[in-house]
Order: sequence, then C-alpha cells, then structure tokens
Amino acid sequence: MTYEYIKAECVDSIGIITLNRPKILNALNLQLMNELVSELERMDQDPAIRVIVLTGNDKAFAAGADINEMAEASAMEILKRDQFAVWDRISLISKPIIGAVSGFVLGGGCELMMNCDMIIASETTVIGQPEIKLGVMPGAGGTQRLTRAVGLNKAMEMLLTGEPISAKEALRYRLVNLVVPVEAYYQEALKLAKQISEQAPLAVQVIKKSVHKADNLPLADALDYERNGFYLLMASEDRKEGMQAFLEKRKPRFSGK
Ligand code: CO8
Repeated sequence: MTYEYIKAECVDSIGIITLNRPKILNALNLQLMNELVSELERMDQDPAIRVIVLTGNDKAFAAGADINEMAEASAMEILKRDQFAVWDRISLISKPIIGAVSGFVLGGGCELMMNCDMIIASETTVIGQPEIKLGVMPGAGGTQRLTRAVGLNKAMEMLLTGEPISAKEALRYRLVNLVVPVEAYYQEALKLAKQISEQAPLAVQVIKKSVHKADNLPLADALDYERNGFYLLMASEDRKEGMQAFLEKRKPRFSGK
C-alpha cells in the first residue's frame, strides 16, 4: 500500500507507523487519519505483526488537527465530515500500540497519543490540549481520556489554559510510561515492543482488551470479563506451551494458537 502522509514498515514482528508531514509538524488532516487507521487495521490483521509502534519525528509527534482544514469550514460541513468516526476505529485495534513521541504533542496529537496503550516520550516532548486558544475544544476524546489519565484538577488546568506540560510532568501525572533523552525514545519503544512481541499473542490481546475494561465498565463487570478471558486462554495452545516450557526450564515457543 502506498501512502502520502504516513510511512509503514515491519521489523521483526513489529509494525512501525511513522506520521510523515514534517513541514507542518505532522498536523493531522483527514487523509492522514484515514491512511493511519487503514494501516493500523491492516497491521492488526497481519499475522506477522504482533505489536505496533506509532511515531512521528523528533520535533513533532503531531501538533494537532490540521487547522487549514478547519479554518474556513462551517459547522454543518464539519458535522457532515463525520471525521471522528475514523478515530473510533482505533479503539478496536486488538494488538498493543506503543506511542514513541517527541516534540509537539498537541490537540489531536495528544488525543492520538492517548489512543496508544503505552507511551515512551523524549525529554523534549511537550504535551497539551491548546484548542481553547483557538476558541474551540477537543473533539477526539481530549476532555475524557486526559481526565481519566491525569485526574480532574490537572486536566481542567490543561484544558482551560491550553498550556502544555513537559515530559517530566507528564510522567509524574502518569500520562506517559517512560521519559528518555531524545536520542533514545524510538529505540526504547522498539525495545518494549520486542519484549511484548515475544509473549503469547492471544494472551497479549485478551489482556489489552481486559485492561481497557477498567475505563469503561463497573468493577464487577470488568472482573467478570477478566475471568472469562482467563478461562478462554486456558484453552489455547500457547498456555500448554508456556506451562510446559516452564516445567522443562526452557524458553516458550508461542504460536498464537
Ligand atoms: N495545523 C496546521 N498547520 C500547523 C499546525 C496545525 N495544527 N501546527 C503547526 N502548523 C504549521 C505552521 O502553520 C507552520 O507552517 P508554515 O511553515 O507553512 O508557516 C509549520 O507548521 C511550523 O509551525 P510554526 O512555524 O508555528 O512552528 P513553531 O515552532 O514556531 O511553533 C507550535 C510550533 C507551537 C506547535 C505552533 O505551530 C502551534 O501553536 N501550532 C498549533 C497547535 C494547535 O493549536 N493544535 C491544536 C489544533 S486544533 C485540534 O487539534 C482539535 C482536535 C480535534 C480533533 C482532531 C481531529 C483530527
């Protein structure tokens, strides 16, 4: 598949997607989002890929929605675009997505980052939801996912001032998993991806889905979901292999069955 605004490759069972509009700081236009989500779905179906890394460049993961596409549009045009439908499909991706972010992570860029399951950030990362400065508000989950991640008070401050926070502060608020020097964030993300790609693929996917239930379901229902996932995985070939390998004191060879 050839794309204009993203690059996609597969290295050792890791699917890597790079946002590629560097001249305007990877601003997310409609075409980029369509390309990105199509490729995420393709990688999700590709048995050779076990984990996905989503990245931009050192200067910008993404500086938000493409303001050029919104500046002249009427409310009715925006409504008819239904541009958030494509965003909803990201939460259906069953393989883990690791965000490797650096530089500007703003507006839609922050919302995209929060759609990742784990995030490795460079020390030069700045993260924010500046929509209020444009007289609007987030539309792709910013008020909800940010609040769930950093808590009500900090989310309110970030959303109402539009001021970004540093990577260090983001780590303190548990918005990202790890902060490393800019030279290292991409490699760290690949390292994490490699480690996860060596686990049993079915277990990885069921755990991902189960963890996300913590955000969406009451505890009793989420625990029920977890238990059913546990029973389901007991029927997999990989749990036989995993337990057998433990008993035989060797490394398991997981097949994804
Ligand atoms: N959209 C379009 N172009 C952009 C954007 C953007 N979001 N951000 C930067 N650019 C362009 C600039 O216009 C500039 O283009 P040119 O060279 O042609 O003039 C180029 O990128 C480089 O930018 P700057 O010269 O401004 O670089 P600086 O280093 O001086 O500043 C900033 C970097 C601080 C990131 C600055 O560019 C900025 O404030 N950008 C806008 C950030 C912003 O407001 N983002 C929120 C957008 S609204 C949004 O995301 C709503 C989400 C709704 C859902 C998402 C649906 C997709």
